Amino acid sequence: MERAGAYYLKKMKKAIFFFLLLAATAATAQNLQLNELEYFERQGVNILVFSNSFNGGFNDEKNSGIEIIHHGVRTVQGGAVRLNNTPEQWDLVPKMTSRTVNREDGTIEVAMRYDDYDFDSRVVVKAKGRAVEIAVWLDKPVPEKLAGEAGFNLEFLPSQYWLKTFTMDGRIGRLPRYATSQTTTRPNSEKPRQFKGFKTYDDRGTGRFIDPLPIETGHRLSLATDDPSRLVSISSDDAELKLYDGRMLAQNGWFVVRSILPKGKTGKVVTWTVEPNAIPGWVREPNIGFSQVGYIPEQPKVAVIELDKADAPQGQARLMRVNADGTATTAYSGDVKSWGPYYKYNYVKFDFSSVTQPGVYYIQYGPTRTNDFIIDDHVYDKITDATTDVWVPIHMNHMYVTEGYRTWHGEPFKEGYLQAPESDHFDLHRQGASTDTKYKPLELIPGLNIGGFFDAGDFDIETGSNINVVHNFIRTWELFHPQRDKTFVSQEQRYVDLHRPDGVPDVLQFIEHGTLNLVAQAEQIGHMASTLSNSILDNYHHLGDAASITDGLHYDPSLKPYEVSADGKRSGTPDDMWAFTTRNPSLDFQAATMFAAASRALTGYNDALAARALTQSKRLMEEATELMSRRNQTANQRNNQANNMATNLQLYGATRERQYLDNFQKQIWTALDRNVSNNMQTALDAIPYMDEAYKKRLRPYMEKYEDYIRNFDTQNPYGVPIGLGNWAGGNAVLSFGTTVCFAHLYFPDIVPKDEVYRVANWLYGCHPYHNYSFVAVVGAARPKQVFYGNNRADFSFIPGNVAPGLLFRKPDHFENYDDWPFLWGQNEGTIAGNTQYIIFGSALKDIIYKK
Ligand SMILES: [Ca+2]
Ligand SMILES: [Ca+2]
Ligand SMILES: [Ca+2]
Repeated sequence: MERAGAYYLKKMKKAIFFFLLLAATAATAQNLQLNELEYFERQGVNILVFSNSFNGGFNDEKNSGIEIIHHGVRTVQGGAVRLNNTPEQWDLVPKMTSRTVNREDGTIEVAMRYDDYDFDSRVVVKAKGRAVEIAVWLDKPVPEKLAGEAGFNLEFLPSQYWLKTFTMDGRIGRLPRYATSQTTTRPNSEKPRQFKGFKTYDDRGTGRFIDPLPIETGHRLSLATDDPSRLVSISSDDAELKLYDGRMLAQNGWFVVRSILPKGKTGKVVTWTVEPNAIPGWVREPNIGFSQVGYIPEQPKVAVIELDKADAPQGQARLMRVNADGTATTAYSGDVKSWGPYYKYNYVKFDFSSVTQPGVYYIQYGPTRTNDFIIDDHVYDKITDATTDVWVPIHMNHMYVTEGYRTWHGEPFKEGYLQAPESDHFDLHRQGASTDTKYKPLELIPGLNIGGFFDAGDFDIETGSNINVVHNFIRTWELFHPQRDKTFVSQEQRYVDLHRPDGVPDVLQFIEHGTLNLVAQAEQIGHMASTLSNSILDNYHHLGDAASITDGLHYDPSLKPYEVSADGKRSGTPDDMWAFTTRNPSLDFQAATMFAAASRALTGYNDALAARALTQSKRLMEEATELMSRRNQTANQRNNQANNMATNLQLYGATRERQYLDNFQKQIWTALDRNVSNNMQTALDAIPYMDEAYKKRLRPYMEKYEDYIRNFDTQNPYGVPIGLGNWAGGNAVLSFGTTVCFAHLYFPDIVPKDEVYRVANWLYGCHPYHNYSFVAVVGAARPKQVFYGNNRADFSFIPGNVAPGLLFRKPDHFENYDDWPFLWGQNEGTIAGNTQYIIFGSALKDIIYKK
């Protein structure tokens, strides 16, 4: 009965998909339609109109406006009225004031506004056959100040368009691989204002800014005439089209097509017809998700196959074993099972868990075959090595870092840090009116240029993140005792050499390095700085050697810019970094907790630093407690304090004072009653300090947590929490994975071992969009190739980095570019996230190798 039913079901599915396939073939000949999700669609082409607006935290994130997803890849974005030929990240972006979908007319209309210039405009997009008409409307003429500057722009992804041919009014050209087109300079007074009045450029005293000149101009433009999957034609009768290379000003710039809005006119002022080509009969290639690191023999092995909705699933797939002589034989052949639709694609699964023989394999699914991967007991051996041996030491600030023949960076910020003056700053930083220190604005705060870790793809020391980093290393040290020593660290020489053992476990040296900066903050400032960061925006987007961000000379305002004093120690260039010192007692409290733990970890290795950390811990804890009770607490702060179970636990771990454990006990059960998944990690962290009764009381919550884990199997095909935020959910996945590992360690009868592979699979390749490992990792057959590290301008990576992963673009698109590193929300790794990965990887290895 069961069999007959399954057979019938399979037949039905085949029939349905055959029908879908026919429908899809017909659709390719169809026109663009405004679909239910409010974008224009035909098979192979999605045109989104402000499904994503310019509202991210970091201005122009190259993720907004009119966007085109062309044969599965988001290759066009930024369609909007803009004020620059080639807008940079920190140029002004329009605020979307309304978005109207008019189904009767088949139009989407967006109103946008520049508050800085009291300038409003509207864009109306309408399907016309296989093209869309994009029209810009003005109710009032362009403001005088923006005449000749405001225009309609559309941006094309360089990595998908470079080296492709184009035509403009019949003239042929090729889009350049590297930025080499023409520029001019103009007086700074003509430059539209940038973010909060900051400047992204250093004019070297010329008073002029660089303005790119067009590569081509005309009325009929076809881009990628040699590539049907990327071919887009744009024409305009009423406006001149100009083609620019945005990389002339910024490495993360895109190719820009632009028409200047006419002066003094109202009504429909610019009209474009844009036709993205659709390849007849195109169906997206299946994306076969599997672990690029491979599998250990006993673990579940399930490939998740992502299919175009117009694709008919194969009935079966095969696991092929690669033999020593280079031939391949079928190791297993089995049914492909349907999971169903998730956002824009359809998902099926192929389970080959029954194959346990060590070897080299690949998956054959219809005509699609994967790259090979390994099944073996040792595939996870090296998953954290690149992160601990390479990524982390490269992010050590205030040190010269070298590896073999290569210098990663010289010693940065030798001139130290100045007291930040009041500033509503970039990178979400802020300095209040009072410095809360004994220093005057722009006075040197001595002793801060020591220790600490670069935040991420940028070079600031985020104090909160650095506190987390030290905590993460202490946890790693205390839980797993890693003796690994691959790095030479000399604080005396301010020198780090990769792959040179020096007799000291690296994790201890990382704890020391993080503590050195944080203790210096507490000692010199009196409390914790929120951040040590760039003073000028032009330094913030630095790509290159960290040591060359500043000139290494003390800023002396009595000298002229670029002038150096006779003794060679001071300069008139205001490039020194700033310390943002507005006092935040809860940050001090976090630091105090960390200092207590660091003091214990460092005792016996660096006793002097351990003693300094303990002194600051006691002082800050006392002062912070008093400040917090004295200050009028906001609801948020009260909430934070009520929620400080984790802090109490850390305090107990650090001091072994019973009161903290009692405080923790008072709160944990209510917290678990309120929300099991959010509080389980903290509950698990307490187990080493607790008795059997605690564990027993935790059991029913753990049963609920296991339900929570399994529930992900019905939420999405990948069985992990998938984030839909403007920064991909890598950290949430990692912390889920870490909690699952500890849940299994303490409650193996409730949370079986099979669960711990969920996050590993996701990280190492079993996820949407592509099947590359998100970790630039030793051991994976196909790790991602590009990351948003500080070497991103080289389209490269720093080994061991963990990408945030799948960035969701509304309404239904997941993406992770592997040819374009510059979108931080999908490709940046952070110091806190990557040290969390070390805990996850260590826990996973601990489980796997525990016999
Ligand atoms: Ca930062
Ligand atoms: Ca070492
Ligand atoms: Ca300087």
